[in-house]
Amino acid sequence: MKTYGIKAIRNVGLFGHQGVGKTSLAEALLFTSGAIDRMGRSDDGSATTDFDSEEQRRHISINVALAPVEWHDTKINVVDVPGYLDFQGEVRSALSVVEAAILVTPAQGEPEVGFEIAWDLAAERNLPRAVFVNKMDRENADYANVVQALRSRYGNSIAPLQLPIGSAESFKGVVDLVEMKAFIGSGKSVECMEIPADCQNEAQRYRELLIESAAEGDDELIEKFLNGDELSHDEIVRGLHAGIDAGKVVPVLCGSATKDIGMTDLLDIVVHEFPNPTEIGKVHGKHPQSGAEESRDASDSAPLSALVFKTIADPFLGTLNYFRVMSGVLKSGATVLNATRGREERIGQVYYARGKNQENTNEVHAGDIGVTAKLADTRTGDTLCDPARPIVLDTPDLGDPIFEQAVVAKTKVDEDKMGPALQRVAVSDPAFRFHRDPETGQTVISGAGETHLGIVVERLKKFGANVDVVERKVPYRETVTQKAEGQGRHKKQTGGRGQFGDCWIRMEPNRGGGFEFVDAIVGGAIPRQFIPAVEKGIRQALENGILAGYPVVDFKVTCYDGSYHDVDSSEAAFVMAGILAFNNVAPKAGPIILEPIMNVEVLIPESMLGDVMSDLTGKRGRIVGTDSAGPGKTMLRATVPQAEMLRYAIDLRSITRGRGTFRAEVDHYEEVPAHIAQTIIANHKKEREAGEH
Ligand SMILES: Nc1nc2c(ncn2[C@@H]2O[C@H](COP(=O)(O)OP(=O)(O)O)[C@@H](O)[C@H]2O)c(=O)[nH]1
Ligand SMILES: [Mg+2]
Repeated sequence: MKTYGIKAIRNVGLFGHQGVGKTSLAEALLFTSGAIDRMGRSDDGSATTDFDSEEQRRHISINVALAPVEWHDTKINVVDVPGYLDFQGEVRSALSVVEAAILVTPAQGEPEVGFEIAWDLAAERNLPRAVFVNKMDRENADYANVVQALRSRYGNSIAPLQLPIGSAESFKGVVDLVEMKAFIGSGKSVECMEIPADCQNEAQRYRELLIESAAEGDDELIEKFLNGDELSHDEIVRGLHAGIDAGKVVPVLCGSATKDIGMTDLLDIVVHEFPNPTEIGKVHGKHPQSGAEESRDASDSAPLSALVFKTIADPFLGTLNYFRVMSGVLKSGATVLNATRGREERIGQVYYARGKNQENTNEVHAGDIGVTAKLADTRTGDTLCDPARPIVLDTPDLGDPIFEQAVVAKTKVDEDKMGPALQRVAVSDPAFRFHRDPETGQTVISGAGETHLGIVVERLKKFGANVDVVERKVPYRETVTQKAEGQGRHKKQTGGRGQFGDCWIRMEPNRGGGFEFVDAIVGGAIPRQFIPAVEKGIRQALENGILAGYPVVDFKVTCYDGSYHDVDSSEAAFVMAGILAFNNVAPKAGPIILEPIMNVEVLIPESMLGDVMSDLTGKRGRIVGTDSAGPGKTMLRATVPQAEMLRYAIDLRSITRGRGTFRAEVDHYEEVPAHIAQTIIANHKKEREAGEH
């Protein structure tokens, strides 16, 4: 592939709900442009951009993937972005490396939530957008209906730039409303001709809407338009281009990806109407040390800055880093600074990627996208730059994982491999985290949802770690509610030297004060050197709980009396005495179980507030308040026991059909209601009995 100047590059992402045909569209564009000579299918895993084995097994896209298309001396880097809701991290990283988003939606029905989310994220970034209405060849295709739905949702920025010719089985081409020409036929055998007579009227009508939108992009043009003057072809193109750049005009296009209809005109439009990387303006970031604002010109002559937007760690392919050069040139063999991590990296060979295929190149220029292998310390979200001109590029917030499960290694061998495998998976997947919960002893994995974590488990397997997924345990705790006192006496006579330790303790609540041990021994009832042993015994015993095996917190122990034996007393004997004293006294001190309570913030469409609130109330939640959070959105704040939140990511998605998001973190502990405490105690008993057999 030849090297293109920055103005001859377009970086375009395909976004939208799962199953709308993004991967098929990337395939059709590759085929139409001659980059591939056979069209693969996402249904059987043969599509260029679905090359990961999990993608092929599940028939869904999981990773962003590249499909560079050369068209009329322009290179279009088509980025195929997964639509499944679990992979919103991919959506966010893809948005940071493209100059325009094509939002794909089918001609049947209204755009779904994957479309909405991508739209909102693109709009937040003020990214130029277009809508591609796909599957025009399928039954019930209704272009006008989709346009209407888009207009009622997003207003007059929605501007049809094409009309379909025919519909469902009769669909055969598109009318381009700028050129006022028809493009009929599929693949490369598309003919440009006069608009068929039966489409003329409709085309005229839609063209007027389009011209109005185009005029609004430019002051001079709007004046002309309002005066009733005709806009020339070039003026319309200019106005549209400016409107698209500013996000004020969102052109709507249509076609069929699998029938390969409408592709040539789509490519023409991307080349002529969509912005090139210089039109987005300067590249912004910060100095890694001083934090001062830095910026670079989007040009080859500026110092290098490149954003790594995807890292793939594969046991067979090794580590691959996909990067977008924002400024300067990234050359094979160069030494660059990973400014995010403060490390120098040596670049090996740089490539252009098309799906899993790589093509050598010696340099990747400003505005273009490339791949390199074998970087030691670089991963998604990092900035690579000229060591003499350090910059950390602004990167999108990828959001925090919201769904947790725990994993258990199947065998000892798996256990040894689990740690490194988790590390490897985390390197390539910024939406995935893991940690060991010191309270429950579980290895907790967190991600965007069940599908995401299911894929993580498959990847762990590839790295040699077979694991079972189990529900995350709630880190309950126990405490006491009243004063009690009693003795712990350890006496044993075995053969030679005996063991003797004896202490009296008082136990009382110490809410919020942690565990406290008070030495109130007077007159040497217990020799000085053995008093810490009593404390040690109590500390050991508290780990095993009173009621249900959970650590006991927030209580005070006063050791006020005891006795000893000149020969038989030892540290070990007083540790035992401490344990016995705890086990004797704690049950009398009104023990209760505490549960973690989370502060929860849920962001939802206003209309769903009632449903979300009643669900949370059913989860023993307390509503703290609501705030308006932008047009039509509400932020609901509540406190909810963690035990009820384990599957909230899934519940909220189903209640709000994917439109709600939330954040939750443990805030404090509260007493578990009695009926639930009984269940916890019964479960603990069952587990202990099972463990004894
Ligand atoms: N009839 C028809 N089916 C399509 C079209 N585009 C995609 N499909 C089918 O829709 C399904 C999902 O397509 P895919 O490209 O994987 O969607 P993605 O999830 O958006 O990447 C597959 O079964 C495709 O064959 C189209 O234009 N017409
Ligand atoms: Mg796909």
